[in-house]
Amino acid sequence: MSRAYIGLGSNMGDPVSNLERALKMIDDMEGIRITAVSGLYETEPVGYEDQAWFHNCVAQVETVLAPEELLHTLQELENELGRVRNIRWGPRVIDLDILLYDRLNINTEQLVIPHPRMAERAFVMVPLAEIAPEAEFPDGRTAAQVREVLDNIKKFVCINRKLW
Ligand code: A4P
Ligand code: MG
Repeated sequence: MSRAYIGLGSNMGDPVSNLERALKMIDDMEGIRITAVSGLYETEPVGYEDQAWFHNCVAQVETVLAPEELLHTLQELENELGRVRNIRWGPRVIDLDILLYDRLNINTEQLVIPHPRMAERAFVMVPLAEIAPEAEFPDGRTAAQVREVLDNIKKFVCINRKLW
């Protein structure tokens, strides 16, 4: 059994219900079980700024799926939820990224773990450190340590609503 962290984001349609549906579908999936979910955060778009604010959260899962299998499962789920890929970093119904998978370093054409931009992104690191401050990157840094040095947390709202 492996432990992984999944970053969820949405800024189209009804983002809160998109996140709730995605969480339920992940937990219902054979071979994946959700063990913790962060609070819900409303966050300023990063990368491509001319779009609505995102809703983000992070889920901790236990899984028997190998990293590539987990990726494919999450991609199928994105498609089921109506994800259409057009603008890179652009608006999306749902985005499911594998952030960490045990302490593995993976670097293939399809899959990069840890997720390449996660350490600079408050919308990932704040919810991750909330549920798993001790979660380790392959180099041994903890989520709490990486979050601590982020300086872009200002455009950020934690919404008082339970997703899970
Ligand atoms: N891929 C490689 N590694 C991974 C991984 N660890 N997890 C590949 C998931 N996918 C991974 O992803 C493109 C390709 O990345 C996939 O085919 C997969 O093989 P995608 O989801 O199709 O496209 P994308 O999401 O537009 O690109 P990407 O690179 O995932 O974008 P990001 O970096 O996730 O950025 N601002 C706020 N506030 N909140 C957000 O959630 N999200 C983005 C998306 C930009 N700005 C945001 C947010
Ligand atoms: Mg993505």
